[in-house]
Amino acid sequence: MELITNLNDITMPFNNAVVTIGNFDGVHKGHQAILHQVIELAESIDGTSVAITFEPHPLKVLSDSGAPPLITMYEQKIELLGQTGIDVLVSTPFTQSFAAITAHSFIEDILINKIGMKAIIIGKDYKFGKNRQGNVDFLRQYTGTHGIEVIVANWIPVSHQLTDRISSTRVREIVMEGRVEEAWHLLGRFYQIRGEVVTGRKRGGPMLGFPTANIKLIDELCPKMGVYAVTVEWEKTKYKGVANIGYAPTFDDHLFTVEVHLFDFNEDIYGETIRVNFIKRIRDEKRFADINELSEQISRDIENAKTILADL
Ligand code: RBF
Ligand code: MG
Repeated sequence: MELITNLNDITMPFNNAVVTIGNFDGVHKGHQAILHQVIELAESIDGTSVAITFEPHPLKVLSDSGAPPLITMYEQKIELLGQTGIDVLVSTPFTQSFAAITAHSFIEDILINKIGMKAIIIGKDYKFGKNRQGNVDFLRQYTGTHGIEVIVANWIPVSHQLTDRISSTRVREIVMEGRVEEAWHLLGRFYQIRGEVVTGRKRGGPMLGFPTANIKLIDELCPKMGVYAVTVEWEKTKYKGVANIGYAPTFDDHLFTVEVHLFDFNEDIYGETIRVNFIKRIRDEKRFADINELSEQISRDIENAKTILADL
């Protein structure tokens, strides 16, 4: 995938560009379906598949109430979009002045003249341009005379029984409720957070017998408090473990922590960035009467997690 982070770097239109536009937060199965449709159509006309996205998320610039917590931060989003097989990703800086570009000018100056768009595939509710004036109907009115194909991508239902569609909003809700197995279903992969391993209170190993790596989150969206079976990726190797998210109410320091205990692991990873994949929620966090009870519960959590993770 070719990554373009500045529209000025495009000096020549792409050959037979098939385009999609979106925020693609989460790169969930709905996004993946659109992107694959773009790739297929581009292949059928010997063209170039192009995805256009924005950085930061437009709501971070435009909304007074702020943007929702992102499912995928910039780096992960780029990685995931690359994995779909799209030829070109344009991630354009989203500023107030960019937001002021009219839908008309966006189509003519950017999509047609700069990118060389021959076809576009977007979701039926997608809106773009100043005052969100651009949408499927606007595109059709405008591009008809230019011989550009406008294709509406179908929504992907959450499941066979349900009529609601896969959306970034839905993924956020599910993750915040700790329903990480359902998140897997909507994302086509496990929900992942990334962060740096930082110094904790040095209590896990010495006091409880289970050392944990405390994580300073890069991500904005964190699963609900509780204990989870996880896998951890570090330096291209995958490890199994258990995570605890919350305030460790057995102690009275009231510090929110995301920590993981890795099985069969004793390397120094302070300062390293690790990735944590959430496989299954095990239980709520609770306050124990003493350290022994907590320690015994953690042993059971580990046995539980080992069973859950057995065939991963
Ligand atoms: N702390 C609690 O106060 N209550 C819990 O239910 C709890 N569950 C945990 C489960 C696991 C698998 C792990 C690794 C930790 C858990 N902790 C819990 C956090 C524990 O108190 C913490 O790791 C140490 O205090 C070190 O910071
Ligand atoms: Mg720790």
